[in-house]
Amino acid sequence: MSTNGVVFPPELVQAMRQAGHIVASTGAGVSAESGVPTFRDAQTGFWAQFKPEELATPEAFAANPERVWQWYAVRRRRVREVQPNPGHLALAEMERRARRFTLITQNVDRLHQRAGSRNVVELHGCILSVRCPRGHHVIEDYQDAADEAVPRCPLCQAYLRPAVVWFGEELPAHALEAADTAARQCEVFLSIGTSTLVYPAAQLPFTALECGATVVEINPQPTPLTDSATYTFHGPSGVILPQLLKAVWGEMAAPQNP
Ligand code: BV8
Repeated sequence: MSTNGVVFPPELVQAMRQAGHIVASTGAGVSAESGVPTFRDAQTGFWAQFKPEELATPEAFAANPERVWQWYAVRRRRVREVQPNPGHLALAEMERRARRFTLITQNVDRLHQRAGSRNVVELHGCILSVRCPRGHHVIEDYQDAADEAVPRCPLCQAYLRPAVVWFGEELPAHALEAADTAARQCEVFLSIGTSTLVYPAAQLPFTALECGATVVEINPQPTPLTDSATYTFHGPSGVILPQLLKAVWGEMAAPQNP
């Protein structure tokens, strides 16, 4: 089925209309069209000399808390300046149209929630929150003061840290379990805007395939999933997702879960 651009196979349209449970799993590429750099994008300015995967580690924070704290402060400011894009909005609408819809994200920017998605599984935490490393204290929606020193926990004086999962850290058990269960149960699994390189998130589409789901990849570039996916659409999610939404549910389809 064509909607002024992408041609969606009728079998895919049918599978999504009939699905009891659809899962969408997103990576940094979904936020790229909002202006949030992906981990693959070259960093700019002062940060160009660092690799994200080297800064997003407990070791980097222990070695230079001010530098890592500043990197997150710059990213928090950026995330608050941008808006959800049509890809985020289409996923929020799919949640309203599908019988059951689970959105799993590796992203820490909360743009899915700002777009209206409600059932969101955040595998890697949220950049807008900070916490005591010993669990004494959490500040949701942290407001950075200009050029502040790294704040300390009021109870134990340890440096507060971003409430994200760093490389080498375990994912929240409840989030990983919910994501794995959804991948095993769903009829359709959409893998969107992810390089499919970071584990254990990267395992999810393969788990869905093993359990018989129709797996759809949306990404301008090939990834380790591309050869295994049932369908691959090479293009930006902000363009493809609204067209997929329209092809499956149209403009006038009555919501299935009001
Ligand atoms: C863990 C929060 C275990 C922080 C992040 C060797 C093999 C397998 C695994 C490992 C290994 N060595 C080490 C590991 C484990 C490691 C890992 O997977 N490393 C990789 C690099 C090999 N994983 C971990 O450490 C995880 N923890 O395994 O713990 C453990 C067990 C017991 C005890 C202790 C530990 C933790 C991983 C989480 C790290 N935190 N984020 C922060 O944000 O600062 S990861 C971070 O990077 C993101 O959250 C995201 O997950 C990842 C980047 O990946 P993507 O989202 O895919 O983004 P990326 O930039 O890579 O790609 C963007 C894609 O978008 C591209 O494909 C591009 O083509 C596409 N795109 C661009 N524009 C668009 C688009 N798509 C659509 N539309 C567009 N417009």
